[in-house]
Amino acid sequence: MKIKTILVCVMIMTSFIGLKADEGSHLWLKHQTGANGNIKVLGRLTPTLSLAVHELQNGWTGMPIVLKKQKDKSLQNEGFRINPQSHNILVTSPSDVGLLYAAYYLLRSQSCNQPLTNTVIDNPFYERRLLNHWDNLDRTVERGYAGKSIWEWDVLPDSVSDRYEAYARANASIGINGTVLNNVNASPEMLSKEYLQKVETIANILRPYGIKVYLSVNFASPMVIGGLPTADPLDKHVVKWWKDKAKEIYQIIPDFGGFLVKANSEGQPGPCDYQRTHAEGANMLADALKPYNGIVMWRTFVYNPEDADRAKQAYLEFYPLDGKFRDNVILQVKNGPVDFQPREPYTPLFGAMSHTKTMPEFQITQEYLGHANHLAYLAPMWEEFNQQVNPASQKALAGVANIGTDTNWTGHPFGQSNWYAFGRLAWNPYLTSEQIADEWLKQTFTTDSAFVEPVKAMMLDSREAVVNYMMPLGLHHLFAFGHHYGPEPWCDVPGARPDWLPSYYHKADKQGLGFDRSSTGSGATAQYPDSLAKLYDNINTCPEEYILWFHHTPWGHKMKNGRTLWEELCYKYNEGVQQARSFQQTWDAAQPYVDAEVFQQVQEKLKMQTLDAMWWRDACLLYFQQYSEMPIPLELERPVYNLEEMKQFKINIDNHENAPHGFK
Ligand code: GCW
Repeated sequence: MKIKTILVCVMIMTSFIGLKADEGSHLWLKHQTGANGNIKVLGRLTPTLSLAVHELQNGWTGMPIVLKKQKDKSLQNEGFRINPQSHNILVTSPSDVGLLYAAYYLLRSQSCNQPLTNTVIDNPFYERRLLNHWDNLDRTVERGYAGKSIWEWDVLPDSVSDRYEAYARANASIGINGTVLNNVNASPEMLSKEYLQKVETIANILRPYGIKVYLSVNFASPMVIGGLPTADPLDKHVVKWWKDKAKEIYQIIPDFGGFLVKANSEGQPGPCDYQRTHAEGANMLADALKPYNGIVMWRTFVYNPEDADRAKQAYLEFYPLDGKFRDNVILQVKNGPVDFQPREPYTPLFGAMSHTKTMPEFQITQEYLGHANHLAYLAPMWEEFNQQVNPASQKALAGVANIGTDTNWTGHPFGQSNWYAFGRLAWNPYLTSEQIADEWLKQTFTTDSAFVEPVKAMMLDSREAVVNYMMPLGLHHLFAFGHHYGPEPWCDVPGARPDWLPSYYHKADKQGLGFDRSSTGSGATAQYPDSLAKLYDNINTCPEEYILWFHHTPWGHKMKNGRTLWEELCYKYNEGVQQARSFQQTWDAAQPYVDAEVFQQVQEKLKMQTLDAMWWRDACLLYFQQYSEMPIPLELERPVYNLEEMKQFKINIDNHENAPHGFK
C-alpha cells in the first residue's frame, strides 16, 4: 500500500474511532461530517441560511437540495415544506429559521434511515418553545446536576465559550426558540448595565439559530439596583423605572423576548408585598414591554403554609384574576399542583382560566426523579400531561433545563433524551414518547434494532419505575429535606415549614395512608371540571395511580386486583426495584453497540439506581409498616436495610458522605 493510502485509512479510522469515543458532547447531532452535500440557495444568503447550508453540506448525502424562502398559506412563519422532486428536493419556508429547521429535519430523517417520499409540511405547534435555566450569576445552578452553569458571567462579554454556539445549534435542531438565561430566584443584578452587555453577547450568538433571549427578573429590582424606596407596581416612579429599563434592554437587544417572574413565592418579592394583586404586578411589567412586543411569563407557583392545602393554592390565588391580565402576559403553570413530583395529576388552573393565556412549565432537570443519577426518560410523563390538558388550549411551553458544563451536558447520558424530548414535544405535542425515544436512540447511538428496541423499551418503562420505587399510587413529596434525593418519610426538621415536610403529604396513621383531598377533606377535587371532580372524589372510581393523592385510604382498602392497599404498596415498591434491576440487564446486553466510556458510565449509574430503589423501598415500607402493622407479603423480597439505621443516614449532598451505599 502506498504511504498516502495508508495515511488516508488511518485518518478515516481515527475519525471513526474519534466519533465513537465522543463522551456524549455531540449529543444527538452525530450525523456524518464531510458529506459534501449538493445544496443550492435561491435568494440572499443570510447568517441563518448559511447555517442551514453549512449543516447540509456537511451532513447530507442524498439528492441535491434547493432552499428557498417564500410565502406559503399552509405554513406559519417558522414552518417549512419539503418537496421531493425527480432531480432534487425543494425546501421552502416563509423564514430563514424555517429553512434551518428543515435542514435539521432532513438530517434527522437521514440519521434515522427514514426515506423521504412524500411532501412534508411541518409547523411548530407552540409559537414559543423555551428553556428555563435556573442558573445563578455565580455559576451555581439551582437543582442542576450537570456541573456549573454554561454561562460564564465572570468573563463575559470579553471571553466567549464555544459552548454557546454548540448550545444554540442543539436547541435549534429540536426547534427550541427561546431561553431564559437566569434563575427564577433572580438576582436584581441581572438587569444592571454591566450584565445586560453580557446578555447581549449571548443573544448575538443565539440569534442566527432563531433563539431569543429572555430574563428572569426580581420584582424588587427598582429598589435594589434603582435606589427607589418601593417596588409597588402602582407607584409612578416604579412604573417609570421599568419603562426605562425596558427601553434600555431593547436598545441593546432589539429582539429581546421578555421577562419571567417568580413573585411572592418562597420568599421572593412581589406585588402582594404592597397589597396589589398578581395581575397588577404582571400588567405593570407587560405595559413596559408592550411597545417592543415583549412578553411577561408570570409564574403561578405560589403557596403558603398558613393557607389552604398546598395543592389548591395556585388556583385559589389566580382563578379570581381570570381575564384581568394584559394580552402580553402568559401565566406559567407547573404541570402538577404541588411540585414536579414523579407523578401528579394536572394543575386544575389549566383549562379553568378561559380569559387568560396559560403555558405549562415542565421540569427537565430531575430534581425529584433521582437527579443525574437515575435513568428516567420523562417523555411519558409529559405525554400523560398532554393527554389530560389539551395542548391547543396552551400558548407556549417551558422546560427547566438539565444542562451544565459536564462534557455530556446533562450529567447522565440519558438526560440528553429529556432535553431532546422536551424540544420535540414543544414542536409537536402529539409525538409519542416511543417515536421520540426511537429518534433519539438512532441519532445518539446506532440504528441497529438489536440495540434500539430493548433500550427503547427500557426508556419507556423508566419513569414508571421511578414512580414505583419512590412514590407509587399517588404518594408524593416523601423526600429528604432540602436536596430532594433520597427517602425520608419520617423527616421532621424542627421549625421547618410544615408544607416542606413529608408528613404534610402522606398523612400516615393507624387508619391508612394518603391526603384526603376529596369533599370530606381539603376539597381540592372540586377545582377540576365536574366529570373529573366526580371521578377523583370517589375512592372507588379514583384512578389508582392517584388514590393516595386524593384519598386517605384505609390500609385494608381493596384495590381493583383484590389486594389490600398495604399489599399493593409492597408490590409496587418491589416492582420498581425489579424494573431497575432489569434495566441493568438490558444495558449490559447493549455493550457491543455503545462507546466503552458511555457504556460504563451508564452501567455505574444503573447500579446506583438499583441500590437507591432498594433504599426507597425499604425506607418507605418499613416506615409505613409502623402504621399498617401488616406483614410484607412473603413472596416479596425482604428488606435489606433497617429503619432505625436509615433514619441516621443524613446525606451531605455536597460531599456525598453518609449515604447508605455508594451515593455519588
Ligand atoms: O421545587 C422548588 C424547588 C426550588 C425552585 C422552586 C420554583 C427555583 O425546590 O429550587 O426554585 O421550586 O420552582 O420556584
